[in-house]
Amino acid sequence: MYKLLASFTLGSLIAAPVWAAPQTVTLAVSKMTCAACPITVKKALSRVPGVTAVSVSLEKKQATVVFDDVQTTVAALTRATTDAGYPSTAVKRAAK
Ligand SMILES: [Cu+2]
Repeated sequence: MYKLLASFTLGSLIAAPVWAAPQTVTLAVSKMTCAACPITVKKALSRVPGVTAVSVSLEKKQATVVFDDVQTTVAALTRATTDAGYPSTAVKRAAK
């Protein structure tokens, strides 16, 4: 829990870029075991301010999220899925 809070705080401090740019991140999401899980994950991610698109694959156990990097951070996204019961980590981040 402490580690989680620490990484979130750190993410908030360093993620303040000068200009807004849509970012795409792929998250490896654990604990998705049935067809309802991706729906929960998608809902949790969609609720994060700044998120514009979410697609979740149960097969790959991954979520791909497009977000505004001024309004939110990868740390906030992984925290949102973790809070929903599905801990995740970023596996790929491509600037666009
Ligand atoms: Cu499920």
